[in-house]
Amino acid sequence: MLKLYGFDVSNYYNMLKLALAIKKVDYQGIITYPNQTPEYLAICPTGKVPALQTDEGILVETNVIMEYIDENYGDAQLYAGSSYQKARIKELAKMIELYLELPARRCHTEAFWGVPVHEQTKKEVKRALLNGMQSLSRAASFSPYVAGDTFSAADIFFLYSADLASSVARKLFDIDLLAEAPGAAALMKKLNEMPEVQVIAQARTDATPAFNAYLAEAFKKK
Ligand SMILES: N[C@@H](CCC(=O)N[C@@H](CS)C(=O)NCC(=O)O)C(=O)O
Repeated sequence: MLKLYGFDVSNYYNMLKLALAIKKVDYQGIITYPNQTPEYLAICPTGKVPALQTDEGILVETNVIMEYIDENYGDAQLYAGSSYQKARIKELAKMIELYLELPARRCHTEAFWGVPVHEQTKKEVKRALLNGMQSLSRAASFSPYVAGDTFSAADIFFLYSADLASSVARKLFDIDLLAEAPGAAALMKKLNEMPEVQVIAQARTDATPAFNAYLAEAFKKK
């Protein structure tokens, strides 16, 4: 059986949980926080989560794992269509990760855990997030899904990355990031209404106190 390493508060882990739920694939979740122990580094070279143990070996990097799951398991297709359409889904997912997820991450400590970020970093992130969402608005369809009329992997990346990026933008810059892309807020609402998404959100809520305690310890050690 597939084993998925990660924890229920992790947005990357939740992307794969949603992919597996939509494709109705059984797997075992191995609750793991990112760590640099020799044991976990032997599984994931960066110590990050998620990682997927397959029958053939381990895979890391969420987009790669998502494509592997899509090719090998379940009926629902997360990268459907012609080779061009598949490439477009990957393009949009990559834009979301590079231009929303990664800049927002630079401010997570201040936005979510009260650990301040340098003013210059915040200035850069504010600009990057506005550029990122405006770029996505030009590239994506949002009618109603990111890549057009069909749900795809790009929506999974959008759901779990644009959500956190929007929280960062709202908390630190008082900006409504989704308003930069017509259709984005409506899509976010639609995706959050999916039953699979609600189950994952409940697990995230339930797992948050334990994660906060783990983080408080981690920040004390720094
Ligand atoms: N590029 C990785 C990023 C995964 C990632 O950043 N995961 C977070 C948890 S949501 C993590 O492990 N953070 C710890 C760290 O960066 O050391 C992927 O696509 O899977």
